[in-house]
Formats: sequence, structure tokens, C-alpha cells
Amino acid sequence: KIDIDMNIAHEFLALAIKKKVLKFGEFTLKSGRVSPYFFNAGLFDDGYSLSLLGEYYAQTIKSSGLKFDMLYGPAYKGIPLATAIAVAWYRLYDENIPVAFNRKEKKSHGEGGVLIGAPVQGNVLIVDDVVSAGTSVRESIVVINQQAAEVVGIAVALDRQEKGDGELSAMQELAQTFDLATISIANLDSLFDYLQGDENKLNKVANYRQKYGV
Ligand code: OMP
Repeated sequence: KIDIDMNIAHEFLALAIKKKVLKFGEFTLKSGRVSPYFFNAGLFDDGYSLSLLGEYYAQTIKSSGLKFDMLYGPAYKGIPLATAIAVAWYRLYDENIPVAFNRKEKKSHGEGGVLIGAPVQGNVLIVDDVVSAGTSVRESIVVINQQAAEVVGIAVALDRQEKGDGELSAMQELAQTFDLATISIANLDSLFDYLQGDENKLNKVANYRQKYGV
């Protein structure tokens, strides 16, 4: 398990709330669960927030110590994320990381195929926005394993830390099943910490955590 950096997590959550990426209310998830909060990474929609976001990811990934050769950002939300992280990484650490992503529909003309960007090879770090049940990450692992490549980690902005079928969270299950590192800028625990003092939101998130959290 890779620990959360609380300073980065709090800065990140403040930005997410400011950009309305993180909203409170009543939201039905892909799983059918009704959540008091929702994370919509598509609203990191300008140069300011994407450059900060890229730095938060880069710093979190760097401090995990994970060794990887390239970034893979699954369509659609992973595409600007992988790009922003690679740019931040170059500026912060002067290292040039290759980036690849997929398209959702296979193209039969032109260059063809489903993969775009750098060749998918070596040790791959998947970067995505949020993990709930882990379905989208599993789909990416299938695509990457068809190449001469191995997934060594998954980095997300928000790990919702929700139970799947068993007692483990989806991220824990992914780590165990595929033997990979799981990295997140923030998770439900850090959101809980961030909301201290706001009893109304805190109670709702606490109830939800009680029901579906690990
Ligand atoms: P899993 O594939 O179940 O891990 O869920 C990830 C997907 O859920 C995301 O790619 C979104 O489509 C959606 N989602 C969010 O974007 N934000 C949330 O806070 C929660 C969900 C969700 O539906 O669980």
C-alpha cells in the first residue's frame, strides 16, 4: 500500500471543489449505488487546473517510488491526464516519459488500430480519474497485455475505497489480482479528513462509507 500525502491530497481536493469536479448531493453511480458525492474529472477543463493536476499526480507517483517506462491513459478521461502528467514530469524531474492512449472505436483506415502515441511496451503505469468497482482499469489491462508490455501500476486522482463483492476495495483487489502498485492522490479517507468541521457533508459521507466503504 502506498500512503497518501495529506498536503497534496488537501490541495487537490480544494482544487476539485473549486472547479466543481467534486460535488456533493445525490448521485447514482455506474454500480447503482447512490452516493452523496461525485467526482467528474472532465471539469478539470483549463490550463490552470490541468497543470496543477498534472503536478499533483507527478508528485504522488514520484514519491511512491514506482519504476515504470511509460504512461497509458485510457480514453476518454485518461487522455488529458496522461498528457498533463508527462508534461509536469518533464518540468519537475527533467525526465522524458512516453505517453500512449487508446481510441474507443477501432479505426480501419489511415494508421489503423486502437492505440495512439508511443509504442506500448515495457512497464506501463495506467493513469485514470477515479476507481469505484475497477471495471475500466480491468479493460485497460486487457488491451495492454496484448502488447509486449506489463502493467506495473495504476494511478488515479480519487480512490473511492468501495467494497466490491468481498471485503477488499476495488483498488486492493486490482493490486492483489494483477500484482500491481495502486497509487491515488486522494481517497475516501482523505476526503473525510478534509471535510472535518462541515458536519452536514461529513455525516452523509460517513453514512455512505459505513455502507459501502472498506
Ligand atoms: P469503475 O469502472 O467502476 O471503477 O468506475 C469508474 C467510472 O465510474 C468512471 O470512469 C466514471 O464513469 C464513473 N464515476 C465517476 O466518474 N465519478 C465518481 O465519483 C463515481 C463514478 C461511478 O459511477 O462509480
